[in-house]
Amino acid sequence: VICSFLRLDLLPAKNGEEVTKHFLQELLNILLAYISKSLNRSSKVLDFHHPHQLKEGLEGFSLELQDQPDNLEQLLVDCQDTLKYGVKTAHPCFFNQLSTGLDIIGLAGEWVTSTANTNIFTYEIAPVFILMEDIIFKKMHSIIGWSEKEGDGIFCPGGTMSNLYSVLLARYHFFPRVKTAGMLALPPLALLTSTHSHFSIKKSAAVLGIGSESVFLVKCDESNYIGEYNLVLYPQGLVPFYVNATAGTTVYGAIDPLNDIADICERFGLWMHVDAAWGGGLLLSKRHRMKLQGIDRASSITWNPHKMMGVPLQCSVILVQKKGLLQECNQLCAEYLFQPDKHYDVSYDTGDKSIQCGRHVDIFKLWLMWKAKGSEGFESQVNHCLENAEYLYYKLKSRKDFQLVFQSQPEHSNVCFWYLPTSVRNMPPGPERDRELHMVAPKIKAKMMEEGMTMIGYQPLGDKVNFFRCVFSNPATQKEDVDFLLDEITRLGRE
Ligand code: ABU
Repeated sequence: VICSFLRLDLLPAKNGEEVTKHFLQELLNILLAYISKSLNRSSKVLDFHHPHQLKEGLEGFSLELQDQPDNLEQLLVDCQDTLKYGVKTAHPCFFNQLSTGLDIIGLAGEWVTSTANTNIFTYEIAPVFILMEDIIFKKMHSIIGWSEKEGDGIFCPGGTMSNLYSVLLARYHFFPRVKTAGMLALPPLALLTSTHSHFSIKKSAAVLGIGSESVFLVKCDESNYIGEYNLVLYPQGLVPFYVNATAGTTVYGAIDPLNDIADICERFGLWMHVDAAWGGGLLLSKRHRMKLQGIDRASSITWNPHKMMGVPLQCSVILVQKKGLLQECNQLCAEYLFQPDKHYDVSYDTGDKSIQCGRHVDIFKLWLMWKAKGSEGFESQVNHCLENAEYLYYKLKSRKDFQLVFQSQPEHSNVCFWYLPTSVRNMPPGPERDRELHMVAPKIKAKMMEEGMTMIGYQPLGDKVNFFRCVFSNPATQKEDVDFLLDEITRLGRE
């Protein structure tokens, strides 16, 4: 019946409740079927098609837009096809990214958020969400170890933006005139970060007019840590003001020695940022939180609940130790939004802390998940993911056809390894073997995507040729999925 209806029959059309209800219920059925399929191990992670195939249209699924409206039935088919040709990131065998899984409470939170369809710049139009942000920030500050007098924060669209905020705030903290006078108020600046840190530190320097060449990469030592003594080496004439320490590097999951870096930052009066986009979740585990010892000494911290905590994308925060700095640095007091003479406490109009105007509400799904799990639920989720990583690590250690990229047990849930086909296994170490080995992971990945039963990422790093990076953040993943991944790599890599 729905095929005879069009968008104009939905609410707010007069007597549109029935059609709206029917349409949304049908959509819910599609979503439920998709979720069940995503969690079914015998179903595919992806049904891969090349871009030109998808553009040309598949089995009636056309991306082209017409002048005439499609009926509701067609829109439901489009929703179904969109999911069908996408990637099931909730699948227990999706190991490709740091953000995986699908939390049903988080999903419900996202639906509620979209239904409320508000903007989180003022208390006036987002009263409940603004207070929830306040509550969550206090919770995160106390988990980090900041006192009640310290701490501020803002939700941002992703870790790169959170890191951008950290550079912006550090620069403003030392050179407040930059806000009004711009680059003329600045000496030539230098930022320090490790070779394994996220590219967003360089991007921030580029975006903020400091220049990516002003970012000095500190070499990591053999355990992939930022080297303590390298940290103070920067060219004469530049003014260092900012050090980024990473708690959970993107590829290796390595955690820099935060206390050592904090000592150096204190000694030289530098801003210490901790990019804990990936590692922040470990703070919720009594077993693993000591790995981030010293994080409380950071001036700012990036933490992405959409990674290890499994909150639906996206959900990222920048936390700032110094209260009021975000507001001072970014506020422009647009009078049409932030009228000072409103009849409520306008300190709750937090939008002027942001560099955005309109902001999506990212808080509710996190708040609802925290309600549903409690901190303990997050803790067991994090522990489960690290247990899976440990399981994979020991499996790989015991196999002759796999080689770990580094021998020590991973600190986070990243496990990096090469698959060694017989031909490579029989070659002596050297450039020729490296050339052969470099081609193995991309070849296996290509076949893996064509068949679609699992997905894992690969990359080269420094002097290491292409290797697989397996990451665990999906609570649905079990040891049997880890076994399946290794079986698949072996099967697809067979010559
Ligand atoms: N922002 C880093 C995300 C990288 C990844 O998911 O692999």
